[in-house]
Amino acid sequence: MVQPTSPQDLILWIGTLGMALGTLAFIAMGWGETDEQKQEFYIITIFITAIAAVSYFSMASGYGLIEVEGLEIYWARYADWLFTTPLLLLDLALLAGADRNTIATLIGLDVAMIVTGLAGALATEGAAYRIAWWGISCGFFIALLYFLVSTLSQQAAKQSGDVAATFSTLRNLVIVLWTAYPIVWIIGTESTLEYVGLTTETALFAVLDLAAKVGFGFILLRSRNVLDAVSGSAAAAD
Ligand code: RET
Repeated sequence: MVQPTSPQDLILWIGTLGMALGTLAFIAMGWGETDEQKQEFYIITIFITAIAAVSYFSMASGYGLIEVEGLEIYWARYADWLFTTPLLLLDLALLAGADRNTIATLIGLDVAMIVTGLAGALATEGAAYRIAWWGISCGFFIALLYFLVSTLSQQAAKQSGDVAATFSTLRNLVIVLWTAYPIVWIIGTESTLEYVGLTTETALFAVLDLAAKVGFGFILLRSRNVLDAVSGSAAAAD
């Protein structure tokens, strides 16, 4: 059992606070918004950080942690990512004005990536199988990246200049930050390779999670012009 004062618990409490503050900030930013299309971005983004705050709370308090084959596994990460990564992609897809098939493909690949990653974290058949699951999950991730840079980017290019520019910034942020997750996983404790210990791994995931959720949310929601332009083009298409 992890002691309540362990360094990773402190990091997880900071993560909880960061996600909670991000949630409050996004609620404040969206307060009084009456345009339904714009409300959609606020609702999605508020849920992303709210879910993460709960997940971090569960990990910090020890509930989100189990022992698998002598390894300490934070299962709550995967519960968080299972819901929040599709929501992040939905934000990006709405910004791009993506069609339903593209959205479904992105979310399908994403869910497959997280579920197979979870299988790797829980596998008890030995390190080779854990790493094999990681490889399968990476396969889904590479397909996801392909759709982000091809189909979704082509659809975003049809949007107005401001929207297309914010889309590019967020898409690049996603590509860079999300790519770090499988790297942290494989060099960390889940793979059993353990080039970095649990405390370092917890800190790396916390920084990535805060940037990928709170940082992403601020970039998306800070520009009223961009949200105006998206809701304007959606209204024109109706
Ligand atoms: C795992 C391990 C198996 C291989 C791959 C992974 C990818 C995870 C990703 C997670 C993204 C999380 C985000 C959270 C938001 O805060 C499951 C680590 C490919 C890409 C963006």
